[in-house]
Amino acid sequence: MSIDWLPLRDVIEQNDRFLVTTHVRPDGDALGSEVGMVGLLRQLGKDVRVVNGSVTPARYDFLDPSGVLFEHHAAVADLDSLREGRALVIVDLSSWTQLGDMAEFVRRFPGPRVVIDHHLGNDDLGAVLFKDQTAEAAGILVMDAVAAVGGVLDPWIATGLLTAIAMDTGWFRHPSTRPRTLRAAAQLMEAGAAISDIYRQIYERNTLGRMKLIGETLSRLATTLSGRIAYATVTRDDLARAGAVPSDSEDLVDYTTSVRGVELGMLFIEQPRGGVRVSMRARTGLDCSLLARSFGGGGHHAAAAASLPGTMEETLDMVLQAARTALEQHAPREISAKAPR
Ligand SMILES: [Mn+2]
Repeated sequence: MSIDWLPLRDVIEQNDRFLVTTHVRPDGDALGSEVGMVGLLRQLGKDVRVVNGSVTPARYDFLDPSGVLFEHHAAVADLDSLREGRALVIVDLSSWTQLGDMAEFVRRFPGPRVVIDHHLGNDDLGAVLFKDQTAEAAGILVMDAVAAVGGVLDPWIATGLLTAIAMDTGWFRHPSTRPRTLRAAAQLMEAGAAISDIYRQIYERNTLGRMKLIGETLSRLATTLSGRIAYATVTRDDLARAGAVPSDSEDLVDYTTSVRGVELGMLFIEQPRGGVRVSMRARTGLDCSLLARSFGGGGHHAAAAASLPGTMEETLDMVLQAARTALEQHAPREISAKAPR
């Protein structure tokens, strides 16, 4: 990592009050990175609020034991006044669309802003960028920032950052995992992060609704292009029938690539406010962020997403067609023990 953190140190020195935010449908990396930044800023005596464009999924409530840290913008009575006299820290995103309902707030934010991120693509958010697209998680960048700015990894920060890194690497399974990832995890454990507790909090407190949704989704898993593409759909009716909530579909897409021979897995999720979100996972070197970007989305080589305005049927047709074309042009790279990233 070769990020120059001096400009971040300057922003921190020059401001006493901060607002931290992240992307809509926040995941473990988004929320864990926020915890890391909040912990760092509070150590330095700063006043910090966290306001997000989405409510926090229940599986992450262990990151916010008091239940008052992660605020949903719609529930913040003094949102307008939060623009005054603060600096803005945006973690784990580099695109306006990923800010969701917070985009307008950010556009009209008068103070200094910084972005700490690892996504491909670069919308101009008018921010000082601390960015490394090769990083396995935003959390590992925040960990670097904590050290660079003179913070200390306390147990809460370490819990947030280990959550961030574990979730974005699929618990150290994705090819983005490298020796330094495990060294970072070890350091975070030494600082007080209880890795087994974190896993249990996230994966062993499922609701019955989520489990039924997983079953429903898997029962409709299909393949196309001679088994090179696997996909499944989640409709609003499915959610209602299973007794699940929208955030219960987080990381369901990972099941699609667990089928032998699949190079591209996709999950199509009908959105509460209309339209369909497509999550993609690529194997064998295919860059699915290009496919996502052709539909206005983005992400990483191996994990990306896009939101489309049409019906489920239209979206399936259009995206599957584009995916087949993309894969037909892609010669799969042999998976070897030393596959470079
Ligand atoms: Mn991330």
